[in-house]
Amino acid sequence: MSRPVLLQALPLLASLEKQLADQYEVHRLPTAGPERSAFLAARGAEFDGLVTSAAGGADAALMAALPNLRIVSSFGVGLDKIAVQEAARRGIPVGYTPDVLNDCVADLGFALLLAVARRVSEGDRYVRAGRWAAPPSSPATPPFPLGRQVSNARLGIVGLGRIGRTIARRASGFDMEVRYHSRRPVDGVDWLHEPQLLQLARWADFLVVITAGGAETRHLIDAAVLDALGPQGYLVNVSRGTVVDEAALLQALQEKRIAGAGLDVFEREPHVPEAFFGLDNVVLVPHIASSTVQTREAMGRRVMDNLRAFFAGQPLPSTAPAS
Ligand code: NAP
Ligand code: 8YV
Repeated sequence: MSRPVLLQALPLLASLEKQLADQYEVHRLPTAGPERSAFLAARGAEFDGLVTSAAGGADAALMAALPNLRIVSSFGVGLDKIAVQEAARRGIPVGYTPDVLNDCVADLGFALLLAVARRVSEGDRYVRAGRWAAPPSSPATPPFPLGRQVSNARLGIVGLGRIGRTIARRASGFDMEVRYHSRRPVDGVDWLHEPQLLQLARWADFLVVITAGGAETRHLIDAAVLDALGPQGYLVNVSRGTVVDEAALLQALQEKRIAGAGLDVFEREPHVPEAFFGLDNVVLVPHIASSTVQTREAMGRRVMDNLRAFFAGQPLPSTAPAS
């Protein structure tokens, strides 16, 4: 029997690529430009399935070029780059990888929070530059500045979904008081729901952003929210770069209108405005919240499980909501 034919939209984890190639007929989508358009025009009708990622996505134009598409399986939980409504309109299920990455994304949220509050990256630069060992009287070596205590501080979480709740649980180990903002209160949790984001920002010492991305949350964290967080407050973003007004954040950091920020995600990845690079009050990492061997392997398994279930005529273990 012939194997289902899959289109792979972008490079994926090596072990996942191997499993895909073992079980399906897999073709790679050319990266961009005329070669890609010509490929889709000539061969778009051949594909039963599309394998992509949260970063690569699948927009309506790509789906339109695949008239016989029956399933999308995405490596990642974010749906902001996937035309889920268009898929639903065509009756195409979208598989994704929720839950298996909650722990690692929550861990990185805390890593960034601790790093910026306790000046970990700044301290690392200080030691590597030989400034710790330099003579204390030298103007090049002012004493290393004090950090901000994390234990017992107030943690505001923006978006108390699967990952937000995992972050909130981490906070109990630091004896932090937790409150959250989302459009609706979450049933069955003890943390206080704050319907006004500005109120949460005013109250919080640390504001961790972990909402969904997309048009509805674009620039939810704007200059007003940053000013409510204030000069003693820290922002951590592990959701999507689009949720934070990056220009407003940069200005707030430069003017010290907030104390600091820890950022995993950016508005125009992989491009990060160079003006961030000279600031000591920000910790920058390249969208690595789910990047551990264990979590990426688990995400790969879920991609395979979703495909396997679909081609066996069964419900997907993880079907993305259509809106
Ligand atoms: P989830 O369970 O669907 O949670 C999303 C949360 O966002 C919900 O609490 C939702 O609550 C809230 N939300 C949505 N729109 C909002 C709005 N306009 N204002 C306030 N809150 C809003 O998703 P998850 O699995 O926790 O993942 C969350 C996001 O994290 C993903 O969508 C993805 O973009 C990001 N992520 C990033 C990485 C990384 O590598 N940095 C890794 C994984 C995931 P309401 O609907 O009640 O508002
Ligand atoms: C990954 C993510 O970086 O799951 C998401 O939404 O942002 C991250 O886990 C992404 O899936 C890789 O494409």
